Amino acid sequence: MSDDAGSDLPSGILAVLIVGAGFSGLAMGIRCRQAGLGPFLILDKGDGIGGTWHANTYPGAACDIPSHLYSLSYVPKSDWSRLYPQQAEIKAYLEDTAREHGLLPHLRLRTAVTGLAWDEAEALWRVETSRGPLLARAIVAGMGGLHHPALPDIPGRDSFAGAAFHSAAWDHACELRGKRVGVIGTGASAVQFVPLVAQEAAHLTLFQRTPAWIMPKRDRPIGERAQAAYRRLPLARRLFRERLFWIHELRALLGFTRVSKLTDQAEAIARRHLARAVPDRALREKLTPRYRLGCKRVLISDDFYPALMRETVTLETGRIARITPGGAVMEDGSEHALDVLVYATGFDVTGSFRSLPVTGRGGLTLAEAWRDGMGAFQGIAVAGFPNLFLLMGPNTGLGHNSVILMIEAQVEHALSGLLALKRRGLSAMEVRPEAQARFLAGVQARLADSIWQAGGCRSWYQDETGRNAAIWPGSVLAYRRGARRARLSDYRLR
Ligand code: N01
Repeated sequence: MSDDAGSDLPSGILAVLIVGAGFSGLAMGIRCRQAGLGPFLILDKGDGIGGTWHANTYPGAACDIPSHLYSLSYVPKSDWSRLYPQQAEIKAYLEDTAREHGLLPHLRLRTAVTGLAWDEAEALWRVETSRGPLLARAIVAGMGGLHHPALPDIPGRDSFAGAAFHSAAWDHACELRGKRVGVIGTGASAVQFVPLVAQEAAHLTLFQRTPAWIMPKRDRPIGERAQAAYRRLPLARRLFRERLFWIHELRALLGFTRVSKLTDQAEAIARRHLARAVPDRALREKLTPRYRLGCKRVLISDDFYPALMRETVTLETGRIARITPGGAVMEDGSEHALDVLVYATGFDVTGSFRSLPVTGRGGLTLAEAWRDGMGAFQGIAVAGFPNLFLLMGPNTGLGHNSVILMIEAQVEHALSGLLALKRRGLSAMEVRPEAQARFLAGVQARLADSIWQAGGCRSWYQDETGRNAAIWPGSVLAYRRGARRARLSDYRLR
């Protein structure tokens, strides 16, 4: 299903233009269609449905949230094959979702949004795309923050003579068997593909800057009997999902967002997990994190540590001084000869959002509005940008539960606002600056002594100034309570 579902862009005014055909965009599309909001279109710059689950095809790509929880509540799937879904199964789920919910006629792939400008007189967005202009009353931006690969600023990076690619743009034509492969980075992506690459490569050198906390994964297949039971008894499936929700949610409710006794206990579990897999004391020492668990995203893996025990794998913890045509030279002068170099160096989150080419009311661009840091009312609406709704916007990422739950609340927020406009015969809603400022002050106050700020680490959750513009500092329940209906008193209507 990687083809365009149509080729022409409509010339009339869309009720909603949705950017991105991942979980967020498809969820918004389904709800627009169900609510009969008016004509809508979903654009995606990629050549397939799935967003991050279309782009990230590295070996072992999977989700570290259980499948029954990492799916839309209104598109249940009984036959997930594993507790933790793999990329292909998630992508197939999203493709099925788009087809079964009648979204294909509304979808245009390989269509990048290159400009969004608010026309105050007409109360609509003028949209430039790689395939021509569009007009839309409202924009729902569902691109998320993890789609601009970040490449490290290492001298000589472009001089490397072998194949080099980012984990989010895996080069499947590059044969790894028999090669000397270098991997830079040890985050959520690397721990998933390193065990598989280690099986193929003649030698793998893993360049680790900061060791991560890794908990047991305990993935398992979901048997056919369980799948059939979930199909026959939707209540059983719902209860299973509820159980998974509460297991995750309790972490926030019990205070995992702060350094506490629970942090000590979780670190003890992670240390035992490491000790069981890595008997070598020196290697264990190198793999032991020096920050508090939870400060960076907690990883789950049962095969990453064992992979590092292979004779053909080297864990390098020194700093790379420069990259040469033949490999990497370390600060102590030692060298690693490499044929292939994989960057598992994550994403430029602030860049991803700031690069959204948006000009709002009075010529204000989103980049200007966010000069002192990204922020949005409930992570969704930004003062100065009428009828623009962000999905998975600033401060709505989670360290403890499924982001799909956040997306669903944001979709309902946008939809309820737009339906209210329609009911009242109004054309625009713009969040009041005071509502946005109050919300952001509350979020930053709660983040101040959180594990992400006080846990002794730097992560992609923080921007250049150290301010956390990525994570929601509370429970999903609290977020949903506040965000899932747009309160019109928070908005200026016209
Ligand atoms: O990226 P990361 P990722 N020199 O930013 C290192 C989501 N995700 O792609 O820790 C050397 O976590 C960096 O080192 P350090 C998830 O939200 C979800 O793995 O900064 N090293 C780190 O080790 C996740 O959080 C799933 O010191 C450099 C690594 O590169 C997010 O995507 C699966 C460096 C980057 O780790 C990003 O994960 C996969 C440099 N100059 C991903 N620069 C699910 O299962 C960076 N590093 C849902």
